[in-house]
Amino acid sequence: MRVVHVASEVAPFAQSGGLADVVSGLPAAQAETHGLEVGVIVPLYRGVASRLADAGVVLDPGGPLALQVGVHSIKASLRIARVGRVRYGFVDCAALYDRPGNLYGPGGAGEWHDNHVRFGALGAAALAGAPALLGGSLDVLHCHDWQAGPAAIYARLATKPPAIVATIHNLAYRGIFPKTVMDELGLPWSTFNQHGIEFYDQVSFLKGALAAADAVTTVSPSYAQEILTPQYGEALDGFLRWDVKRLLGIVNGIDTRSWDPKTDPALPASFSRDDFANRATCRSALAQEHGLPLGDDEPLIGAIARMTGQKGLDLVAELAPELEKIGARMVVLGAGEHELETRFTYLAEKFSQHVAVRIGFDVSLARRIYGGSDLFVMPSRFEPCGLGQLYAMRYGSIPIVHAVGGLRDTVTDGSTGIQFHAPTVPALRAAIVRAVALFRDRARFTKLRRAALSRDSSWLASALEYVQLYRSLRV
Ligand code: NHF
Repeated sequence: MRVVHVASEVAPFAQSGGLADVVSGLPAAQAETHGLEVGVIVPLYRGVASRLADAGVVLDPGGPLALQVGVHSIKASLRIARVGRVRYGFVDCAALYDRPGNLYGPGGAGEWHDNHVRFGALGAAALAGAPALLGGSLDVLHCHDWQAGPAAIYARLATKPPAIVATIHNLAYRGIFPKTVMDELGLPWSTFNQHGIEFYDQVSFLKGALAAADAVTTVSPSYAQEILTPQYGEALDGFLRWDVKRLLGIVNGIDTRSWDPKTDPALPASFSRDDFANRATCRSALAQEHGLPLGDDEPLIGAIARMTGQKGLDLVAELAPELEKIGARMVVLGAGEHELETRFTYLAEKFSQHVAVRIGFDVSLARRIYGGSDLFVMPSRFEPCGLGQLYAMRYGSIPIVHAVGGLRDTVTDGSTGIQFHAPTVPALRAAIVRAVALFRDRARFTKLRRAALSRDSSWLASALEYVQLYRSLRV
């Protein structure tokens, strides 16, 4: 079976969030353990080629792509790399992707004015390049998030389309553009209606993809239910209820080879679920690195997240002044909204003995936080799956999570972590107080830690679920 994943990010070459981890981990598991022919098609952004070279990955020429994307004639080419058993097709088009800033805009939350063309071209390139990448016609086109929407929409127009799967990693990002892009990108007006790409008289690339797909998945069973309600449905719940016939939630896995405390070079000491005495070294090194004095009965709490309303770090900020009273210390890593970044920087200055903050995206520090913290807090208001809690458990840090979406599905209260039931300061405070008491009960906490370290978060089971879905779609 030949499968191509289309996405705007893939770790570790082009990453702004968890999507990139999934787009590298899932295809690898499908190719390695299920024997599929798997490709991944992503843009060749600025810096990707040198990151590939640093990783020792060879980038071969894969032939020119003359793309007609609506009114735009675009000259691009495919560059092919092999990563393990997966073939990567990077779409090389300097005019669209070789730019400064981040993947989606010049910086901060700003977006490029031509993102519809950038991701329209990605879709056209994916369809044109897939056969060359995999050496034959496609059986399954798997599109991730709104940026891969045009791929699904264009594929649906083909005389013999492959099976199309669309995965929602976060419904809050719907890829909305003015309806002028219909003609500009050559999208068929027949789809501009409430059952198709139209969204309040505009265009939603994500909605277009969901309408074009044979099956829609999202990244946890609970989120698959939640998005059918007005509370979490981002004004698409009605459409999801009525127009999407096959919707299922498959929980994300993580790459347990790269994320292994036994071999992780980012950690100052290695440990495993069978022997985690060395974890104490990681803990004191983390506290020291951040200038936090740390007593034996004070847990070190980690928090790593994009600083956006979704992730609920504002609730964590509210509690920072109380940490001394609660008897815990905290390390926060993240970047995002300016207001939240400033607030955390202020808190770290004012409560420097209890709160340390690093603004940024730093995978190596993230690994040290997972491996050195005792508790890991995720108060997300909604969470499609969440990967932080999976990394935390894998590294023996006990997650404290708002029981929503994938957090609810992956953390078992009292066994591998702690759940709380409202994204509010009192509920979070109560959960942290409960966790601190647990931490001081050595025997119980060790049992919890062992259970967290033993949880199987690998891609094995979930990759199989996707493969079964593909099989069920093949004609
Ligand atoms: O895990 C990858 C990630 C999810 O919950 C996460 C999110 C974005 O919000 O599927 O995508």
